[in-house]
Amino acid sequence: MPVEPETSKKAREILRANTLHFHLNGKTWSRIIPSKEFYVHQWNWDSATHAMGLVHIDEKLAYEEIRSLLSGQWKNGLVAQITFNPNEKKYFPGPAFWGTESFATGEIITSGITQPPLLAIAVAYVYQQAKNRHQAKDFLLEVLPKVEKYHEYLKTYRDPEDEGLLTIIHPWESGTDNSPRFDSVLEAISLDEIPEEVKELVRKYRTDDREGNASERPRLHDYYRYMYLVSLFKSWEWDYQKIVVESPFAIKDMLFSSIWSRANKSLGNLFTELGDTTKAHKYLSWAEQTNQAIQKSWDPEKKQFTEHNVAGGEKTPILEDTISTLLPLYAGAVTEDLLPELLRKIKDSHEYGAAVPVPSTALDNPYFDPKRYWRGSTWPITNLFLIDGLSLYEKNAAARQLRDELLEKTRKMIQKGGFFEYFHPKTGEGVGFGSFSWTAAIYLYLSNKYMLQ
Ligand code: 2M8
Repeated sequence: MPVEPETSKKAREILRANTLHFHLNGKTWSRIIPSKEFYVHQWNWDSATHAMGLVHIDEKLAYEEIRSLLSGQWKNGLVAQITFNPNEKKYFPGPAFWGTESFATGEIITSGITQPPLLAIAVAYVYQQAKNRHQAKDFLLEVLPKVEKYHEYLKTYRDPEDEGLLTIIHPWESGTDNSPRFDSVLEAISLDEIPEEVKELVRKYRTDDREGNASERPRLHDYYRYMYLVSLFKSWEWDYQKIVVESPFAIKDMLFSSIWSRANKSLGNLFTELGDTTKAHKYLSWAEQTNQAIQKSWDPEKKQFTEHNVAGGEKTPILEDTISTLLPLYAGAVTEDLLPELLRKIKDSHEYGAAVPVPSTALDNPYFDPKRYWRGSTWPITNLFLIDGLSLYEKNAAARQLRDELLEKTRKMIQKGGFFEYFHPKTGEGVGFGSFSWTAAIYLYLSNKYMLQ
């Protein structure tokens, strides 16, 4: 048997150490938490990456991770950002702050928002990679109806205009919490209009700035607004028809929509394989609709895909240059004529061509900050999207070469920097919380998918 490389072995150990077991609703669930240092519940898109790594070391654990992620799915189809573990106090905002008890599945309580819909992509990948085909098919047939229900939820409540781009109603839904692309939208929520009790709650209960390094976390006024939005949605009893229209934060997000497109493609392809041409057509046409909408959002002057603030029924362009504008690559929505410009941006040392690429905000963006969370640091998950995105263009030699470079640099970043939450784009220093599950899982995923040792 070949010897397992040291970093892969460590990755496997981290995933094992971060696996918790719970007895809920009469069953034992196993769930991987992102990090024991702070993120002690189950997160939606983190879990999708966990499953994509786990399938290479233990197929059954990959199935369990997805099952657990779906265990708290709401009746309306929402698969939440967080599925809470009982008795965990370290993370704020825990279950007590969401007012979602009446949406719980028995004992399984979740938050009330979602995250980028990586789920279908993970399900398809796990299904394709699993060696025990019989079990893989059973797993697929078990989870597909739930994944479809989630996609119905997203289509109904996040694309009521039926235009292909999805609306996120909270920065946490983007997974890139304090990205500068949200600044102008959040600043329009005046701090004066936020009730004092919401601010008080943040000051009293916030834990991330104590468990982690405050100078690397979102700022106090960000948290006031994050919790103000939660308190509004809670007071509207999580009525999504109302939320999507009335939320003061509503963005047609490029990162979220690009993942949505690729997820529909994955779902469509699965149904093609299962011989259900009607469903295959449905999801493939949703993917196509999104890609066309992405293409229409290209700003020829700024040479950038443009996102829109749609709060209050307005449609205002957001022109911040962040990694979200590169994600159309992951959707396969970049036409041949635009591809060279995106490749140039990723390589340009003034834009995204950092020593340790790819920074979450362009280096020349005035708001670039290499350590403050999603304002400039390099993250394994967004590198995964760019690597898998560039793979769709691998017939183009420059795209293929860039993909290979990013792959090598991402693996080196983790080998050298350790299994941190994220990395300094100029020095490669590991930042945020340590022994981080998605860093471990993404390392395994990339190494196995691209057959690297
Ligand atoms: C971060 O987000 C959470 C809120 O969801 C937080 O800061 O409290 C983000 O990096 C997000 O993308 C990630 O899923 C989560 C857990 O790793 O942490």
